[in-house]
Amino acid sequence: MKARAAVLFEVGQKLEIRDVDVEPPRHGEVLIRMAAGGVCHSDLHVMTGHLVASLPAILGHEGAGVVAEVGPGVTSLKRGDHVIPLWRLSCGVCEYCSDGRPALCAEGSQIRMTGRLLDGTTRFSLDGKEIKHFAGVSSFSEYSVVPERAALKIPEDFPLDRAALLGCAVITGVGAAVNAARVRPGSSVAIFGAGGVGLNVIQGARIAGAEKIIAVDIVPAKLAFATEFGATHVIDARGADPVAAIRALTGGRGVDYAFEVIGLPATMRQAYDTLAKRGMAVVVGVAPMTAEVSVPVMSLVYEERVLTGSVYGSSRPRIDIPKLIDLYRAGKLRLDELLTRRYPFGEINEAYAALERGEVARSVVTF
Ligand code: COD
Ligand code: ZN
Repeated sequence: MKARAAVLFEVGQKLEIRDVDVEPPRHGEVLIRMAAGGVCHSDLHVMTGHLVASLPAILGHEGAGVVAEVGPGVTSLKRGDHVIPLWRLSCGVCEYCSDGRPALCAEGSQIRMTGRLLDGTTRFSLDGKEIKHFAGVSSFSEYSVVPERAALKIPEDFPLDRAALLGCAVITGVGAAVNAARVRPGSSVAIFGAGGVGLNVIQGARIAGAEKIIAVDIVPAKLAFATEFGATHVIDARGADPVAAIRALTGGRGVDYAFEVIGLPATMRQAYDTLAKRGMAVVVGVAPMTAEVSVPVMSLVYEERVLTGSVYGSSRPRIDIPKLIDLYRAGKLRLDELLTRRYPFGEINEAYAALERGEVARSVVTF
């Protein structure tokens, strides 16, 4: 079948909307008719070359849709089911899956690095040439094929545009706060980068009961969103040294948890520098392959600070996403406020331009 899809042919180019060929799902795979695709900065990082991906590829790793067809051997899903594709595939039986860390499963990195499904082939092609699957999801396509294990069924009365956000921004951000850092009630938190993912770290910290939530950004509109999502203090890093400002706001002590949600070594170091003794800095953003962060050994040892990272919210999506749905329904998780713009699929490059200009909290393209 044919599907309209946004293809990245080369780094530095814009996405091109093409009619690609989509093969039917093979054994253990499902075909999803995508309803919405989330506009995340990680895809933009691939377009600019900040992150590496196998190209040409159909981008998009955040989405939600309806199962249109199931391949042979599929038992857990049927046509018509509403699903969120999970961008970190997991096998369910390895050491990490068994330990409740599916995002660390080798299958996830295999699909992410090769751009091919598990049998080493792709279901997308254009003029007979293979087109890669980005992160095993490729939500910027009307139709996409994913492994059955990478599709999470959700209730049919849950709005699909907001469901899309759960698949990356929300689980990555909220999970960094509640799973990776395990933010404690009454604690102090600093968040560097109040974008689509950072706002979810903020609301995760709020839900976990943090008392002081300090957001740092360089765009005033993002700081206004941060307040709406639960930040108790905001710092515009263009006008102030955020490290000094956070120390001042905590009486010189520093914060219990700091999160870097931008993807720059300099802000990763800033996050570490704001920590109190025994504080933990969690890096969510990714810098180019060769980038490094150094920290003073003295503070690691004599202050017992921790520097760590978090992928996919260090989550167990099949347990955590249903909980996020419940939190939304209970009025505690802000998804309506997060989804500040919806673009028709054909305007996807404009959606990315608006993200670059810092205009949106999170946007989706709809099909
Ligand atoms: N100081 C403070 N804030 C800054 C600075 C700075 N020097 N530079 C940029 N910012 C702010 C921007 O104004 C913006 O508000 C925010 O940082 C970034 O937000 P968005 O909305 O552009 O980006 P997100 O939230 O969609 O994505 C952030 C990530 C950190 C996840 C992304 O950039 C990234 O590094 N992705 C790679 C990691 C990965 O693959 N994650 C899983 C999939 S998301
Ligand atoms: Zn993302």
